Amino acid sequence: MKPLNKLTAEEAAQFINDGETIAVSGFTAAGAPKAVPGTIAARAVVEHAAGRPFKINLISGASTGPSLDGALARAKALGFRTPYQSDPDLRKSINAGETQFFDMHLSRLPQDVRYGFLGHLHLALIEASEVTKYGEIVLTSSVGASPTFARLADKVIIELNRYHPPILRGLHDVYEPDDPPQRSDVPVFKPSDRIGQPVIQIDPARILGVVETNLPDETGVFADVSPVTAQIGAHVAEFFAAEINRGLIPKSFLPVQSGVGDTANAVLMAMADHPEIPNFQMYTEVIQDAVIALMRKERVTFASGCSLTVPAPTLESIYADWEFFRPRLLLRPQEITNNPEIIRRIGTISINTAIEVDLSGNVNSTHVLGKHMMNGIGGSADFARAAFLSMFICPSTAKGGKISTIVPMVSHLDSSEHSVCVVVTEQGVADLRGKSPSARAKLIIENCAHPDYRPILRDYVKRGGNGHSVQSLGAVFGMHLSYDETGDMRNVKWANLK
Ligand code: 0RQ
Repeated sequence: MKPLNKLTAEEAAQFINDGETIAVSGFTAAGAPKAVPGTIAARAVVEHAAGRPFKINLISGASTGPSLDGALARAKALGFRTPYQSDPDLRKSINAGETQFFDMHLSRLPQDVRYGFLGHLHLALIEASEVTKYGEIVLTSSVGASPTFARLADKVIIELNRYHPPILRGLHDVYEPDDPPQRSDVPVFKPSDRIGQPVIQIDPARILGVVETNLPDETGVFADVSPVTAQIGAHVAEFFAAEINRGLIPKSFLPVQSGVGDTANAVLMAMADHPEIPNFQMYTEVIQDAVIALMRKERVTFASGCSLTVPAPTLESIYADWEFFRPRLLLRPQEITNNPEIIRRIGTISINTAIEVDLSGNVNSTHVLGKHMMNGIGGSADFARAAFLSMFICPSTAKGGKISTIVPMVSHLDSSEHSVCVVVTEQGVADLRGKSPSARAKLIIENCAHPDYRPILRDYVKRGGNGHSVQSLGAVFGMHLSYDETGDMRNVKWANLK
């Protein structure tokens, strides 16, 4: 068996041509390649200066870091992007129409690639902590869709990142379901079940070469808990404690999924502080800071996820305490972490963040004022639709109170009222289970809307008249239009609208 070819990042970039589809490892900034993308961006700049086109199509597990999405967007090198992003420069490029972005459920990405729905993969660029001449690849801080990318792309380039120690072998559970009509059950019955292999195995002849690096993940640090996020957390924890006391959630609790961001972090902290919530496990997508902090306190006893999205000092502390963390952590491909079959079977409680929620309980997770892409739907709807109980959380206002996150009708729909059980803001909790549209509207206004907006929303409902829904078609976007025209949703004048 021949040793694998060594490449510089610049040499690796020469294998990538205009119009090709490149698939990269990583899920969030965790495990995304960090050396080769910059050289692709530099190449794009040179090509553009010479008057030649150079844009690639980029597929990843989820978002990536600034040296990947950011660098390529700034170099105007991204023609197409899927399935998720969170980089400010890429966001600008998408909202300017320069990059075509396809927002999709993250659980579907690997199978959609296998089914050919996203076209042909020319190259997979995979970050590894180990690669052998036999074609065994040990991943780093995430799994994402790398097993599918590495297996299906014409060629593979490895970024061998020495920052991650060799102890990582055994952390990952690499498993790809068969495609229909052969697919059988995916045999995960509890978060800690292992069903696959610790490595991705490919034909080493398909590996073009190995680029050596020593670079930490580009994961940011979360903001401290604010009064608003603390209040949301307190309401969520109280709600779950009451559900246990009513016998609606088992006393042993159920596995938890929590979304990304500061609010999700604050909620986990509040749940762990509540004396009536028992120690719990996570069956989640992104394992972020709070999970690690709660593991140290033995409040979270196990976490199955797709990525370890934690700042570098936290990751280093995990590696330093590997004997403690190794039996408590497991990383899987996104089509398994986010698999609706498993989420429904094990009774996952899902907690995700909304941009806006409407009076029926529909949720917009992606588009600001109906037009501007924020990040993408991510895994939120994979979990919300299949969960034992799905909750959406958000502050009741944005932009200093000028925007209400509770609106008559969402300006873009990601999770429908049929997938949303409970809505929580810092104002309180609206339990929508088993409620008619008019009862839902009342609960959402009185329990979740900011006091400044309650009279405005009550007036809106009064206009609705008869019908099953409370909506008034000529006025549904009145608050959004008011923000567009006056910079404040509170200036809406319902009487001026039909
Ligand atoms: O903007 O940063 O300019 O101040 O949106 O809002 O309140 O800080 O909340 O960081 O938790 O993000 C839904 C975007 C929330 C995220 C979303 C503005 C607000 C602020 C951020 P600034 P917050 P968070 C699994 C789960 C979809 C994917 C998902 C998300 C910024 O949670 O992308 O759930 N979710 N994945 O001011 C105008 C509104 C607004 C608004 C908020 N109504 N109008 N601006 N903002 N509401 C993980 C994965 O899938 C990987």
